[in-house]
Amino acid sequence: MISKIINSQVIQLNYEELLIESECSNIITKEKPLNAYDGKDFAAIAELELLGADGKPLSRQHWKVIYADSEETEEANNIATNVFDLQESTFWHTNYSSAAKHKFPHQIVINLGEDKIVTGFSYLPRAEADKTGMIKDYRVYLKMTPFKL
Ligand SMILES: [Ca+2]
Repeated sequence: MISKIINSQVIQLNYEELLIESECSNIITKEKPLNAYDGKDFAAIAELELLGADGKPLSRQHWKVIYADSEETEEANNIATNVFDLQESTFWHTNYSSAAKHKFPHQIVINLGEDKIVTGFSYLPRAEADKTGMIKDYRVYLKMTPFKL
């Protein structure tokens, strides 16, 4: 699923909403899953990529997870850094093992660690069929300064 951001405009495509507040310089990205296709409260991302000026995926070498509202770490190693570990089989999944309910909206915030021009992004869901976490509606924000969490 690829969407395009042009000249700091907000472009709405079906259920997607992209907001970019700057085209470059120490960009921090935040993805905010709002709900899932199966109606449950879980979100999962196998790989998240940002596309550069040439439309190709940017290096994720300097990416750091700043924040994730929820991770599954007891039943599986579904930590947030799995979204950029180059492995399609590993994924970030929000917590499902604890008694506490982790509900939408879920958030993951990533510091890109370098100045980049971003023209779009792609989201790879987890590969298994009929599993939880397929994100339906979401918002993606890009910003030069840290988000207030
Ligand atoms: Ca992965």
